[in-house]
Amino acid sequence: MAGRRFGWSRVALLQLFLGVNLMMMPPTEARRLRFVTLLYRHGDRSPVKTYPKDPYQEDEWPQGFGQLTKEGMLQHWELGQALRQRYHDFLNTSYHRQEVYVRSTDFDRTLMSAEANLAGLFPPDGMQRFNPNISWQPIPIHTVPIAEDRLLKFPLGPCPRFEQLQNETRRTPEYQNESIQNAQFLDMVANATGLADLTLETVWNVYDTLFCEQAHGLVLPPWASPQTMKRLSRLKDFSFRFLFGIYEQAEKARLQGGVLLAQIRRNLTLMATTSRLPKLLVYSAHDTTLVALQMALDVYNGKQAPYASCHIFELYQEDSGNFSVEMYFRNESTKAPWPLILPGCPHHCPLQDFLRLTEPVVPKDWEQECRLASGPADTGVPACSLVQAATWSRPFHSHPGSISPHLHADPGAQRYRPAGSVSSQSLRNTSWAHVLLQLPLLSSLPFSGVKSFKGLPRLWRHCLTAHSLRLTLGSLVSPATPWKPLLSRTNDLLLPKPVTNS
Ligand SMILES: *[C@@H]1O[C@H](CO)[C@@H](O)[C@H](O)[C@H]1NC(C)=O
Ligand SMILES: *[C@@H]1O[C@H](CO)[C@@H](O)[C@H](O)[C@H]1NC(C)=O
Ligand SMILES: *[C@@H]1O[C@H](CO)[C@@H](O)[C@H](O)[C@H]1NC(C)=O
Ligand SMILES: *[C@@H]1O[C@H](CO)[C@@H](O)[C@H](O)[C@H]1NC(C)=O
Ligand SMILES: *[C@@H]1O[C@H](CO)[C@@H](O)[C@H](O)[C@H]1NC(C)=O
Ligand SMILES: *[C@@H]1O[C@H](CO)[C@@H](O)[C@H](O)[C@H]1NC(C)=O
Ligand SMILES: *[C@@H]1O[C@H](CO)[C@@H](O)[C@H](O)[C@H]1NC(C)=O
Ligand SMILES: CC(=O)N[C@H]1CO[C@H](CO)[C@@H](O)[C@@H]1O
Repeated sequence: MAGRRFGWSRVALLQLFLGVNLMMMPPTEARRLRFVTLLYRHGDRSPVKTYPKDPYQEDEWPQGFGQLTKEGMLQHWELGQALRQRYHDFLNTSYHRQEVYVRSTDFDRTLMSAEANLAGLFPPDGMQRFNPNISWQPIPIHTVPIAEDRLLKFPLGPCPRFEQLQNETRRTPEYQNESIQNAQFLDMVANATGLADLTLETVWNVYDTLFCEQAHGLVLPPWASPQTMKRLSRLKDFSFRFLFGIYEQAEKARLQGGVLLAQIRRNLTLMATTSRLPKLLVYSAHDTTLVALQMALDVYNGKQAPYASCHIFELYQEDSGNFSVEMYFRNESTKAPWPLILPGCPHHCPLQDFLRLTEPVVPKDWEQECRLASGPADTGVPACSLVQAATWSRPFHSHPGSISPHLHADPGAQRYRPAGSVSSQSLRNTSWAHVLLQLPLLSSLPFSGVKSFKGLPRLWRHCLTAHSLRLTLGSLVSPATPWKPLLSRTNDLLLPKPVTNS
């Protein structure tokens, strides 16, 4: 009782304080749901492929590799039912083609998932039943050939700049460390599976195959112990982060998830201004699609999206007439969808703020941004890569045998040279440690962003733009290592002489 009284008086106090009557706040019904966009992953499937030494080959699976299973169908039918419940006031109980538009990638499992989902979402009412014996009605699912899919099939390509970013990601301390830490483990897995060139980026296939087998009651070989599975699972999560995160996440987003986000943003805007779209827009796709989108929105939780998990965008019209966007992630069928918070915005994110905050990860011109920065062929080495080399050489000094700075000899690094970059000669004469020590100086220059990497609290990267020269400065700052004695002769790096035409 006392607690209750206290609760009420607190409300009264708050009302006094804010000068508003909380009890008179408009009821939530005043906000109106106007538009919903869904992106879901297909349901449970058979492995997409297997490894040479696998005792279970393709004929183990009723429909072969990469196919939706009965469990997967059930998962999506169940999701469809949950959506029917969530939107029973929003969507008509009977199917109306103007209300819903479904697009899938051109894979059997995503097309079939969408079918199973729609069976749960739009079971025919009395009038719509075409055969009294069948509680199902056909609903169109749109697609484009895989090779032409520039919206839902990730990673999107061809995109040379994205490939270049992947190359650069491979040179980050985090990637190199992961590579070193797992070299022996990868050798073991390669030997056990008979796969020749197993890498951090391909080993998820092995995990996926074993995971599917285990989920379907097949007994795993002895080497695939619980610890091995755990480690493989972690590496699979790492490979997703490799694709869309770890390094230059925002630029990767512009070339990948930002493309899908651009369409979603356009549709949200269109809906808020003309409402001429269907009320429900559905994308049936893959875990990579979800990760790409969620990385672009910076709401990814670091775990592979489970089967039939669903990212939800809801566009509301507020009482004031303004629009707001809410996001949810339904990744567990027994729980209410998790609210997702766009960094910098409340959960009810005003549409204009949603658009403003996501603007940086939306490409202005995807094809143009995918091109490699062109320049005269030369021997210039991008300062960006060099500085990275510098950062590697340092933190790993204390871990003998881990990393050697070899980047200045990397032919890939020679490939792009922003106008006005430093001559390779002047850089070769600059010791890596010197370059590294630029960091305090650079902090005083305008830069486009400072990010801390998850899991690497001491790793900071500075990106800056100056005189159209793009320098990426990174540093692993260890408090144990003194900076001062290394400072010297770095100005030629910082302030490149203007390129004069000769
Ligand atoms: C649902 O559709 C039916 C026609 O099939 C229509 O008569 C009814 O008004 C619609 N209900 C709503 C809430 O739009
Ligand atoms: C429905 O099922 C019954 C019993 O099997 C059958 O006699 C009838 O022809 C079916 N109706 C249609 C329209 O298929
Ligand atoms: C990425 O690295 C590979 C291997 O070093 C190289 O063949 C390829 O040209 C590089 N791609 C880009 C866009 O830099
Ligand atoms: C290196 O990798 C190991 C294991 O993957 C991890 O525990 C450690 O934190 C990493 N260290 C750095 C500096 O990234
Ligand atoms: C490689 O695998 C075979 C069995 O497939 C095993 O006998 C051998 O010891 C393994 N070698 C290494 C280096 O792990
Ligand atoms: C579901 O998503 C939430 C929010 O990102 C996360 O906290 C939770 O661990 C996820 N659950 C599963 C099973 O992935
Ligand atoms: C509605 O949005 C406009 C900007 O588009 C803003 O100026 C105004 O304050 C908003 N109104 C309310 C009640 O939030
Ligand atoms: C304006 C706009 O981008 N509309 C798009 C909304 O989504 C549908 C389905 O993907 C697209 O076909 C429209 O072009």
